[in-house]
Amino acid sequence: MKFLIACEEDIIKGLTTDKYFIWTEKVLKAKGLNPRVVMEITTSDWGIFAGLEDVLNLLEGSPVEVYAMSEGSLFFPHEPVMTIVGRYLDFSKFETAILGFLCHASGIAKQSFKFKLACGDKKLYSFGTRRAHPAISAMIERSALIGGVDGVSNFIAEKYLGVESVGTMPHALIISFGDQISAWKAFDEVVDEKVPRTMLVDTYYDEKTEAIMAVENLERVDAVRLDTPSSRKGNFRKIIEEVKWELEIRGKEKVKIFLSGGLKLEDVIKLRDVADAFGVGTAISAAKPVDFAMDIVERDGEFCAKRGKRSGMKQVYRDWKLLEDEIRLFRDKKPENKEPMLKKFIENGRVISRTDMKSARELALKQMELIRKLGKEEEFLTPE
Ligand code: PCP
Repeated sequence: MKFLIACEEDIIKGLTTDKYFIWTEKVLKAKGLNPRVVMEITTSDWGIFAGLEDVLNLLEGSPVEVYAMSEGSLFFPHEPVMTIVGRYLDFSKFETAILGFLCHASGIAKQSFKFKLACGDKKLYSFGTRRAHPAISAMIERSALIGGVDGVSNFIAEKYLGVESVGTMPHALIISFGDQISAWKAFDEVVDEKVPRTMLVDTYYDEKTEAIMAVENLERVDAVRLDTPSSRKGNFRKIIEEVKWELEIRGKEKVKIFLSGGLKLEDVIKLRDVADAFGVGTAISAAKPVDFAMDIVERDGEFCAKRGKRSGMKQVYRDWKLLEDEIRLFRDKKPENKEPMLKKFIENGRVISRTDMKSARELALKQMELIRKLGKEEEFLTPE
């Protein structure tokens, strides 16, 4: 094994579990206990649900029923996003992996959602797989796309997600040529015409100087990328305004402004009116995971729950006009004009429904539009 990663087989065998589940399995087996349970996955925060596809692949073939929200669903505090029904020992060893899939993917999807909500009609790209383990690059890009980014930089997305990856140019290209103009010209000559000519303008000189150099030496400049290092940022907004001024007075007002480098949500909010696109790395790829927990809420047909949790199998009903939810017991009557958010995905080990990245993303974006329409942006743009 060259890299320290658990392989698919390890995960499917339940080896990526916490040790206490191994003790639990041993104890329950020794005492002949294997209750039929309803377990639900909840958190005390809102988020965008992602990672379901991996959980379905993990639980496929186990004699359980799985109900879940569709990927891309906006969920609110204390709502079950997934419910598993079955004999406890048939899935107890998977709790760690199930939560890991969901917490990580949903954390990235939520963060992308917040950034895209903040961007408005400006473009947002995921640039951050370099800050995470390469084994999970496709998961990061998939979750970012579900959350609403307009494009992703990691090339592996083309193999596993069926989307074309995007990118500009690294400082290494400029430095390899020794000067910016030769590097920009070579890029323009060699790279496919359909790729936007986004020239990196912060390598050696001031952004304004390099932006002028770019538009004066190249026929085609679609955008300039300011990846200004934090040691030089000063008042970033003023730098951008200066660049825009110099471009405008040269008749190059159509050249777009692409920002990147350590951007946080607050930066996007502050700079969205002077920028056209944002490349966000660490803030998305290393987003805080959603802290989902998985708890027993029914045992052998009886209500039960630990302190802090509500017992009973539940359904979440959405009022799509107000983007508000109501939680009821699963067995209770469905309220009028509301959509049940939890759907059945696994029936006795058989996957009966799947979600795909495209529809998950469409669902997330539909909710984002609704948030805007209802004027609720502020509720969702809290700094992490
Ligand atoms: C990378 C790229 C983006 C950065 C990462 C996004 O910068 O240019 O701006 O990630 P962040 O939001 O976490 O900063 P560098 O690693 O400086 O690479 P390069 O000079 O090759 O562009």
